Amino acid sequence: MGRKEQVAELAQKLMSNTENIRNMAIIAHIDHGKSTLTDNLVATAGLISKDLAGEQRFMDSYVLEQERGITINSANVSVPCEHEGEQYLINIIDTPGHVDFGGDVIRAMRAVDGAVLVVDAVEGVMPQTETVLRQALKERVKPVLFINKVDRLITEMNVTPEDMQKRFVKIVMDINNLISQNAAEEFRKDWLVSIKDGSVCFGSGFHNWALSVPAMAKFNISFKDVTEYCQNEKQKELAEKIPVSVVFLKMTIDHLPNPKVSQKYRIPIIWEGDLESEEAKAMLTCSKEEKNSAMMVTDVVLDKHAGDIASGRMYSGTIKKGMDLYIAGKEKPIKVQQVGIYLGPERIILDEVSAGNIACIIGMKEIYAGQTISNNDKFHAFEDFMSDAEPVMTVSVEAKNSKDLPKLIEVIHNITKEDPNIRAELNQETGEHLISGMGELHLEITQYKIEKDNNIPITVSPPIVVYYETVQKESPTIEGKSPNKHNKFKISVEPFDKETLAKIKAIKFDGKIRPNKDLEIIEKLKDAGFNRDEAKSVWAIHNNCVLINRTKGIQNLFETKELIIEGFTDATNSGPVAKEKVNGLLINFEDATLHEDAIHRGPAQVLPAITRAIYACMLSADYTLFEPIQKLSISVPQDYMGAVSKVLSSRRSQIEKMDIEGDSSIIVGKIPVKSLIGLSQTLRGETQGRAIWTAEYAGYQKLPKSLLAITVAEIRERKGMDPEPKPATYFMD
Ligand SMILES: Nc1nc2c(ncn2[C@@H]2O[C@H](COP(=O)(O)OP(=O)(O)OP(=O)(O)O)[C@@H](O)[C@H]2O)c(=O)[nH]1
Ligand SMILES: [Mg+2]
Repeated sequence: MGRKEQVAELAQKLMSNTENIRNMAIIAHIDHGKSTLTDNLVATAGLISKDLAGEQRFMDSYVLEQERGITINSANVSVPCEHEGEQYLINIIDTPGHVDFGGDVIRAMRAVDGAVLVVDAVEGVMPQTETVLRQALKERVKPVLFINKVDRLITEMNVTPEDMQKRFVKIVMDINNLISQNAAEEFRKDWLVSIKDGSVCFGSGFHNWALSVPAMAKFNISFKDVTEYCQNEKQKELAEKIPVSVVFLKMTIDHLPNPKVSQKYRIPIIWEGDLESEEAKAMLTCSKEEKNSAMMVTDVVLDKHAGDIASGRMYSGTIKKGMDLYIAGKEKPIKVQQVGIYLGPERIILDEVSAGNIACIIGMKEIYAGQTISNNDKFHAFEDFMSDAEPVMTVSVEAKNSKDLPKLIEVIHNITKEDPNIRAELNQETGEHLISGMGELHLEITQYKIEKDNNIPITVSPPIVVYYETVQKESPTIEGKSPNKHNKFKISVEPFDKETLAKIKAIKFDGKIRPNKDLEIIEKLKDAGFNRDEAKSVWAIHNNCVLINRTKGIQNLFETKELIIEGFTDATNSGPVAKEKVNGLLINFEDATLHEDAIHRGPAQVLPAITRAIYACMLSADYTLFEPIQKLSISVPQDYMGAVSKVLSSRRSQIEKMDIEGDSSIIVGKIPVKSLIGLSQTLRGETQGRAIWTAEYAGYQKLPKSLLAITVAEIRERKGMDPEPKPATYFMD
């Protein structure tokens, strides 16, 4: 039997012993050594040779990852291990550190129970360290700390043991501050990490050794000894004495919860169904009973031969080949073709996969990250987790050769399936694809996937920003007439106040509301401030715009309802100001006159009447644009502080906080996404590459009035329209 088969057999056996499973993500600021550390742990299981580990970067298997030396995609690996005479199954997700791939970190959090926060001993706590730790705590994922690259402190920087300890204490304090600020109340104390109890270890993922206070006693080795080994170029021997895998395993097995423990406090947060139900109990206890199988998909990979492969966290049950499973929200079940686990780039097929593990299911057609799979067609879906990672930077992409268009459409569809942080939209008028991602690097990589992985030559526009249109006051009631003048619709629009809008967003619903079926949505509308009758009269929600029917006793209205909703959807997809999406409006449908003959009130009559009325209303109600903004956090040596402030103030940032930490300054603020374009390069130039920054989605904000006209003109011209929007009267005829 080959090594891989042995691992498979062992993993299959260990999978059902829930107490001895640990699911963890390796998280850190970029380049702090996550993949190198993971490689070395994988080497322990013999999946790659020990000599190659750390250099081959097994976890970074994609060509671009190898070429650029960064992680782009999260990778899972299941490692069977032995620890103090017992066998464990460790499921590890190596996450990317670059800010553009923050969505991957958020998704990984849903699959794990614990996180190993890696901090580079030389650089210390960096902006992205804080971001990923916050993301873990938000999902109730318990952290432990691995202080990495300690070898560099000794061999390159000649730091004395005393100074080294001071550094470690400082890192631990910084991390604990973050934990006590961001963890849920009940964990604020228990989850603090401590050098003494072994929830912190320090070592070298690269040279394969690590140490913690409990390990010092066990291996009878002191900190001074470690320093001597390093100074005398004996790190190989050190690695045999205190192997990173042993120390790492002890820390994670002792301090991270097993799935049974963590699901008890996590299920109530990530699943809003009835906690008294049978399926809830199965998840709360991590039951392996086949009839209550539930999995949340956190990653999708397309395989040329096997089709869509969904991987994610199994919260309950056991899934086998041949079972019929439902994707929540879909009516027809799908037959499971195969099940398995991942070993980095390789997939291993197993007989079955069970609760408490990270597993993959093969054969689910058209599946997306974030979806719920279960064997119950009424299963309540898991909470959505992507709202903190909205793609905000966009490029337009066109095939150089028109014959490639069908292939381009397919490739883009597949890319969005594999990477849920990429959104794509085809502009029917111009034939160009708008592809939105998290940042410039993210878009560059997507471009590479299209051009190099799939051989489609494309032209790509410079990055553009996606705005949304809205209004600032209530409009008058305006009558929209159909082209044949036989149908009239009276409509008015008004903006939601901030609070109501937040509640509408929280409903997370988009589409038509079925009066007798979507009772839950109707309830939520009541919570958002609609009275009972109003809530029941809401016909549809789209882009956080609400269409409400306020008419009474109109003949044939029911037959026209679908078309009115369609007109509303069209108008809110492409507004009158600059053909951007419309967001956050209440659209009152107040009255209508309809032709009695259905032939005279078809789509060609009703659709333009509705969109034109909505457009005229918006243009008479003090319209404006909202722009996406990001929270920005920059760490820079103090000498460059002035230069950075200057760059930021020239780019419309609001600085919220400036702290001094040792020799560096930390600047936290908000910046429009528009100003992020090219920021990387400018900062690098102004600080000789010394500024380290991270940006995170922070919602939308009103564009300053002084920039409205010029921005509108810019977007309109890009889209081939006159610079100025039409007046309201244009849509009133
Ligand atoms: N000296 C030293 N170098 C290390 C150590 N760990 C990692 N490195 C080096 O640091 C660089 C980054 O390592 P990676 O493992 O790719 O870092 P990462 O955190 O996975 O990076 P991203 O996934 O892109 O965020 C590589 O050049 C490694 O060889 C260590 O313990 N000591
Ligand atoms: Mg990596």
